Amino acid sequence: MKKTALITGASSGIGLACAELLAAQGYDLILTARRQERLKEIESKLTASHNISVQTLCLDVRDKAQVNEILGKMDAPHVLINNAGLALGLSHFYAGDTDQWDTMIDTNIKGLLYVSRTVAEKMIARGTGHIVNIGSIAGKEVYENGNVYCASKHAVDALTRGMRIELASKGIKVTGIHPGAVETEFSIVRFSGDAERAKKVYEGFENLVAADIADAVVWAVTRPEHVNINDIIIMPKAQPAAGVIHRKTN
Ligand code: NDP
Ligand code: 8X3
Repeated sequence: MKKTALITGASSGIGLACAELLAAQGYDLILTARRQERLKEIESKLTASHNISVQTLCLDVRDKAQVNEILGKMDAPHVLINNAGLALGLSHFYAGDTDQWDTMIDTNIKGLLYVSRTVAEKMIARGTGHIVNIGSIAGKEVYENGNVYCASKHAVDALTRGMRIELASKGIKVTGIHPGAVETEFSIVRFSGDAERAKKVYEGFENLVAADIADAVVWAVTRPEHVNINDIIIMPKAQPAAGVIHRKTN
């Protein structure tokens, strides 16, 4: 049977890599993000290279009314990948920018909840489905200056575990995938567009790439129906813990 995957934050990084690998597996895709022009380019590329259908939706996960309106009209996807998220800034909490806190909490926690609430209702009606939440090593551990981002990803971890308990009896699987440092647009966003500073985050060690995470997502969603992959933590070899990276110096 043809399966459909809905991916939030599919315009770059891990979400885009998930779209590419799931397309190769023959999944029909519903790709969402705010940057619609990027999604349209991805749609053209994927439909040209794979025999799948791709629907793109301009969606800000923070906008509860928009989420309800747009996703509320759709059939249940077989797979939901809650990937949209971001970190903003790196500073001690007592010097933190409260607008950045609001954006992280609204996107990483509340956005994930709004999307999951709407989609889960449809999956429950169908009696099957799989929700994959992209958490972070920052949701398992904390590091200095990570405070609110870490808290938001700890919330994702708690919600993942809670969803699993509440959805098992409805036939729905729930998986948490928690990456360490992956070179995407993540650090460019974190440092407000400062690409030079972002580049330095990945210097001197071999970071993960988005396809490493998408590979785990595809593996998790293609296990037999009776198997649920609860939790995966994926780290670069050189990053043994959150905030600890062994860099080679010349
Ligand atoms: P990117 O910045 O490359 O991608 C983030 C994606 O999220 C974009 O597609 C962006 O799309 C989307 N997004 C951000 N805000 C919103 C919003 N309000 N509504 C809808 N979409 C939104 O970073 P990554 O691919 O690295 O990040 C993906 C996920 O992985 C995040 O949840 C991040 O926390 C997590 N993660 C990343 C790690 C890393 O080291 N890179 C490590 C661990 C976890 P658009 O701007 O078009 O809306
Ligand atoms: C991103 C992982 O360790 O760079 O979620 O904050 S980290």
